[in-house]
Amino acid sequence: IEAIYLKDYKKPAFSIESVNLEFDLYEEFAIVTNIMKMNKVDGNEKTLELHSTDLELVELYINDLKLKESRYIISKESLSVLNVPSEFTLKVVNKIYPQNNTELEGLYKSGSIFCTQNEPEGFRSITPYLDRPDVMSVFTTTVIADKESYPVLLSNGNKVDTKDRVDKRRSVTWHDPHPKPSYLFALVAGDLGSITDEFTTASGSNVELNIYCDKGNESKCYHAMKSLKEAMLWDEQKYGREYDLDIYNIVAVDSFNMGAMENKGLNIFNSAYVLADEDSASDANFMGIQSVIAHEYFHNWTGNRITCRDWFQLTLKEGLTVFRDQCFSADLNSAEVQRIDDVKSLRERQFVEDASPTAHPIQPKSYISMNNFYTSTVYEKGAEVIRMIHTLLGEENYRKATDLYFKSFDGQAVTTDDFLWAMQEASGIDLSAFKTWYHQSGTPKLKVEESFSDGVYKLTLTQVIPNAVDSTKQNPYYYPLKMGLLDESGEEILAQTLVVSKEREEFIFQNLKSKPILSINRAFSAPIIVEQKSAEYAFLMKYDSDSFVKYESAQNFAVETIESMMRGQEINSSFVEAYGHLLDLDIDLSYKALLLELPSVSTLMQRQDEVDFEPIYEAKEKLAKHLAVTFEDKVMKLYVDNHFPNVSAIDSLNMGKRSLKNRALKILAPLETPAIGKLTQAQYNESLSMSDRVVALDILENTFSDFALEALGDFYSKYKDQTLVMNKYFSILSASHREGVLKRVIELQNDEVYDEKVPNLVRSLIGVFARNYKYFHAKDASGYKFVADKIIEIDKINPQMASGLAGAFKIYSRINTLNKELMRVELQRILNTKELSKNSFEIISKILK
Ligand code: B3K
Ligand code: ZN
Repeated sequence: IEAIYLKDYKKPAFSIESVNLEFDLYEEFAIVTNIMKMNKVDGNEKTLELHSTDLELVELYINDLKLKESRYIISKESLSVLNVPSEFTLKVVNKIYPQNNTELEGLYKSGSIFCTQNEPEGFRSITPYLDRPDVMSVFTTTVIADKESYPVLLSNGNKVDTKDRVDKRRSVTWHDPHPKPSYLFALVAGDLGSITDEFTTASGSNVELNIYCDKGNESKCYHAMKSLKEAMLWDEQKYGREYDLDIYNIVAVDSFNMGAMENKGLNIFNSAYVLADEDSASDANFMGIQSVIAHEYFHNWTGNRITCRDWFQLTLKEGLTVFRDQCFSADLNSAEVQRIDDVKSLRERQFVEDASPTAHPIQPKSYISMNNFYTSTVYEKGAEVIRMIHTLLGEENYRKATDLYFKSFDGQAVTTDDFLWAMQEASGIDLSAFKTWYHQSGTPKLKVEESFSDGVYKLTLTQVIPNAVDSTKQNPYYYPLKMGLLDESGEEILAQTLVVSKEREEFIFQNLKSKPILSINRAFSAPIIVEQKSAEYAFLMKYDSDSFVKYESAQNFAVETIESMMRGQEINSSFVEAYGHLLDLDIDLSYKALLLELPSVSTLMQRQDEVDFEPIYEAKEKLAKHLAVTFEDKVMKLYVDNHFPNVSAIDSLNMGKRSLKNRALKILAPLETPAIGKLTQAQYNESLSMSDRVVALDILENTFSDFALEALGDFYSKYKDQTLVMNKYFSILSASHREGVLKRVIELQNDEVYDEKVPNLVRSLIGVFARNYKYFHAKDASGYKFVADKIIEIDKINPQMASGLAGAFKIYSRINTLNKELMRVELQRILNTKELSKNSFEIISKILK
């Protein structure tokens, strides 16, 4: 198994002027006819080597001349055509079997729908091609299938022709005028329902918008449609970007490896990010749909019009597009809540990855399976990097710079350096020192020291840079650090953005009356870990004007309290007091719900030198119980005040009320009194909102097992026909802390709803179990054994899904010796499996190294 290196990049030797594809789809197989107009770019190259996976060739022609077998070579991964002229038409006819494709890459079937997933390298399993993003071409695609079973036939671009043939087959032709790489090619065939709308762009063109889904689900597509129109408008207003085709199609399918795919003019979505109504979707689902619909739409400019030169540049399109969707969500909803949610997700996923043996820069240097690099590092840390550029440039310069980027590189496949050039060129700000963010891995730390005398406040900042995974030393970073100083009455003395650039530097603030209180890394302006001794948490929780630092202080204070309890100390009463003040705040309700949340197990775990979960749970549960007892009355009032009226509407006021009310219920649950049990049961039975029902069900399952069975039974019988809702059911049971979880998970695999070929179901049953710290890390190795078995089994069906599950073992290098040894045995067992996919091999071998 060989790795691919960024340093080995070479320009393609051929270009493809145009592609004509014809798909003849049948129940057992499909015939693909691919006609490419090709040109030699490098005159010395005699052989045309096309990417092609497991090719079953039917015929091959150059300029209408059928080629003899001596003119070409087929290997497992390529088709080489010998002695080609400098300009020619190549016609390849080959046979594929979408019905047998369980990897869900290339052309496959999701239920009865034919669909594709080609990023990064799926296209080569459909037809031989120069399957690399820097080869862009104009595609014309004809799809032919039985008219009755597959009346809807879609591909990229605009529809140019439809023919209903005498043999009961329908043929539809699509033409996409925008040159694109093969990873953006898409095809769909099925008997689909749909909803339609339209959008008029700023310059007056009309765009037809369609969302396709399984028949019967049409009524669940309206939120996605609304989100699409919001995204189209936002991109015009914020970035001056208009849509560029007559049609925008979205198709929802149930079997999909990730969230969605931005294929030009024909997005294909995991149905979890399209379908929603107030009875079946939670508030988080509605928000997720809004953001993923926008993300894929934004790719039309950042990804499709301007694409990546090679896959090492993935963050060029993903980091930027995540930053764009985060800003979109912040503009449409509560900006402070959005920022905290984004930081939470970064720290729970990306920080953990950055501290693991699979850590990599946002621009990796090598890979074995590119599919393993669609990571939170490339995406979310990549977005933080763009956010820092935005902060350094300021809104106005940033807009000038993105305008220049679009103008300079439209229609091209470029690099992150090209992007940085535009940022620098338009703003006049030198970003050369900033580039380290693209090439180094690990989360930088910043040590903060303060001193004060004679009216002079000195801030000494020392960067602590982790080594790379291969132990090489890395360099200091350059970043914006937003900060503020408060006087002792809580008034803000100053607010500014420092630029940190050296390993150690001092910042001096003069003419101060007394020692100021420091508010640092406001808005989380840099994705770093701040280490500060004796910070004024309670004070900042009360007075800081920055909503992020307020939140961060509450989190840090709780962390400090829990850690002192883990060392055997009593509960810190000043924390309890400060927590009590939070309950009284008159602020945005969702934000308040966030302030009241105790730090996650993951947060606490990341701070341990040798990870062990038991002490964390013990201390956290004890603190939670104490808070519940101390503030029962106040929290109950919070619950009651926000519980009514009983509505399911998803406007921000009602969503806010729900998140605060549900936070209150979670705070009260540790009381374990019959009264709280009844209250939770009533919420389950009476509430009209899925968010409320799921929270209640989770609390019943974990705390009031007497009531749980009835509610779970009710939930199952109501929703067993809606797979998307059943994902919630499986997740609650897999994440449970009750006795016997593993046994139940094993049994649930036989449930008629469960299907090992559907990624969403695997993620919610097995994937969630592998993140159930209590049972996955059980000291009898039962959790590890079970998940390892599943990885081995699923690897044969769908390698991407298997290597995703393997991610649960990333904590290996940092876990306590007992668990580490148990893990090692299982990891080794996976690695010894015959014919392990390169996806799983890459992850597991890195972890074990
Ligand atoms: N670009 C796709 C992800 C493709 C993942 C391939 N394993 C979706 C997105 O980021 O928008
Ligand atoms: Zn993306």
